[in-house]
Amino acid sequence: LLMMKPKVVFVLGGPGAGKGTQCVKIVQKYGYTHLSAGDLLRSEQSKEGTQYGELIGSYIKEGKIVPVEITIKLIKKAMDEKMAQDAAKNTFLIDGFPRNTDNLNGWNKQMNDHADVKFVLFFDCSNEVCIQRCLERGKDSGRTDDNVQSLLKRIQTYMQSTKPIIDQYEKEGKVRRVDGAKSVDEVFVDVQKIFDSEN
Ligand code: UP5
Ligand code: MG
Repeated sequence: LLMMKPKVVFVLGGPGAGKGTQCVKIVQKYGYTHLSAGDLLRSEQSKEGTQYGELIGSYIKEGKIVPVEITIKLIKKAMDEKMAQDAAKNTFLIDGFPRNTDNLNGWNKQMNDHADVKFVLFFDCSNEVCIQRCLERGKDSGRTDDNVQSLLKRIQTYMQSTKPIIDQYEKEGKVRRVDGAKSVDEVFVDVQKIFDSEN
């Protein structure tokens, strides 16, 4: 059985930059499948009898990046399940990954032969706006990391570990940058320009 190699867009940006919000809109208009690495980890964490539950929970609360073996296993499983349902569903938004060198190396080692990364969609947003949005959401999100203490750690991890990955992709000409500080609809106007010219 010959399967089309899946096409992947990585979606990156600071905590609260709007990755998830915009991915929902991209799915509606362009029919991609949205896989949020953070959502996959949170759902794995809440499963009964998983060996990784505690580890994932503590990493997320501390704003630290979970070892790539765990994350890739979840991403790959979700991709395989989707394509098994419908082989034509082979375009994916991978949201919130890769976040550090460990993530990038793990992807290159395990996934380079199995998926094509088309580009990196980067939501550029100041730390202040990011923190404010997550604190606001924290009033009812139930997320263990939407509090000031965790947010400062998430921002630090983003600056130290994730930004350099975006910079590296930028040098390869793979980054499509969007100003993430504008309103949701304004941001999506810019996002559509990118997807319309890529497709
Ligand atoms: N909002 C969105 N867009 C707005 C706009 N333009 N104007 C005004 N408000 C806007 O948005 C956040 C909030 O802002 C919402 O209330 C929204 O309504 C509003 P959202 O779209 O959810 O932003 P997003 O960028 O998705 O923020 P999120 O908090 O999900 O980003 P993170 O990257 O911090 O979280 P993620 O879930 O990806 O990861 C969480 C943790 O999981 C990480 O810290 C890490 O510990 C772990 N993780 C890994 O270890 N490995 C991975 O590969 C992935 C995650
Ligand atoms: Mg998100």
